[in-house]
Amino acid sequence: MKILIFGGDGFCGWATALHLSALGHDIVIVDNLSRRAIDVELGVQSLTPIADVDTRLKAWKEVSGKDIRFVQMDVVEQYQDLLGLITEERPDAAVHFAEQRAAPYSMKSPVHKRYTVNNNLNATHNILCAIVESRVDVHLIHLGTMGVYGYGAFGMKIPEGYLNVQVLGDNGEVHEQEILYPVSPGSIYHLTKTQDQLFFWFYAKNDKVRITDLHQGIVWGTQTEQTKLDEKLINRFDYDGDYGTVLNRFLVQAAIDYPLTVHGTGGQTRAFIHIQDTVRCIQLAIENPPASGDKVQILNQMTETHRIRDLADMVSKLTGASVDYLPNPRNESDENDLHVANDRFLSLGLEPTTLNEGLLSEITEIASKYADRCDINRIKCESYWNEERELQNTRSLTNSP
Ligand code: NAD
Ligand code: USQ
Repeated sequence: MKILIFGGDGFCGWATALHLSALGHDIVIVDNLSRRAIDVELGVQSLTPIADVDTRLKAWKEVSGKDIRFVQMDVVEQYQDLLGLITEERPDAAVHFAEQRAAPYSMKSPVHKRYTVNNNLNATHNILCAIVESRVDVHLIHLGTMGVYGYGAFGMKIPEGYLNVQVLGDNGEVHEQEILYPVSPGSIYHLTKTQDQLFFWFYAKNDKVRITDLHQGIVWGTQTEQTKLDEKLINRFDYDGDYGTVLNRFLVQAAIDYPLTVHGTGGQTRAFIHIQDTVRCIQLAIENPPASGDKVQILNQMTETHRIRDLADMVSKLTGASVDYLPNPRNESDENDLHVANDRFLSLGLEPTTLNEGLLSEITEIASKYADRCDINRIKCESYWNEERELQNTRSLTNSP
């Protein structure tokens, strides 16, 4: 198949582009390199030494013999170019990663909130609008988030996107309805993903666009079979207070003897998936498209759930790291249970990589190996969800000995 990868220079996108290219698909990466620009804005760099795009693509050609093309394009600002690209390339599928994906970054300031809303909503809408205008029958696969559901449930497993409800009619009669699972976003970033869902709902209904929305958990790990083949192909690893996700942060903190930064009681339960499973899920989604006219196909892309303090204990046992319980900069529940249905991917043949198998190699092969590239001043989370959270943090600093 010919496949466009929007956001293909990012953490999930790069690994996906290589995986799909290795399978023999014709890949075009489309990216505006905004993620690299945000590194410069924040004064931080990936823990792993990522090569520039040209070097990456040349290295891939050398190790695999395969070409991946790169188009530098902002899908928000360059609608006509986007339309031209889809019309000329006539892709069978497009994978959409091209959004600002960090919750703390989205909550840093009004500028960051507005950028995240503008970028994410317009990226998604432009891609959908251009697919319809081009008249090309593209299967669009979008990377959504578990966070659209919030992280609680009503004593049930969170289903894959939809909920069957009964509505009482005016005369007391009962109507069965299938609705999108009620959303409960916890940050401006997560809010944009809940809004994306409505764009998909509308375009699937109105224009019969074939859409798969993958509600993904927190991705951990760094390397995949392909990114390991040459150091020039190495994948990004974020550890800073804005972009670093929790488990990857704990791994690097352990490697540099920094107490693990658990927010609050660490009672938050979240869903996780290894990057190797991410790329495999996207392959499975591409191979199993919905039909034209179907409702949006929604799959939960996660393999296990863990409480944050249990993750900290696990990393501490493996490395001897100490654990610090900090005032939570986020406005989120201190404790929650989380049960998630992921039957669709398992039935399609996904064989999950578990934390037990992967953690140790991640510590030795990545976190410890590149620990000297870590800037200790960039570890603290300094994005507060509201004034109350900021005050709590300042008070705790003033009271600390
Ligand atoms: P990333 O920031 O590493 O990659 C996103 C890429 O999109 C970057 O290369 C960026 O330059 C590009 N991009 C952003 N806006 C663009 C625009 N307007 N035009 C063109 N390119 C643009 O993020 P990631 O971790 O790879 O996440 C990819 C997707 O997966 C995101 O949509 C995110 O919401 C979702 N997701 C990520 C995780 C995770 O743990 N990393 C978990 C669940 C869902
Ligand atoms: N946390 C800590 N200590 C830290 C960092 C985070 O305790 O040093 C806690 C947070 O307070 C939160 C949890 O860990 O309760 C997860 O935080 P995270 O930064 O690892 O993940 P999150 O902000 O939810 O976002 C990440 C990705 C996002 C994706 C989402 C999937 O950045 O793109 O959508 O995971 S999910 O969480 O399932 O919604």
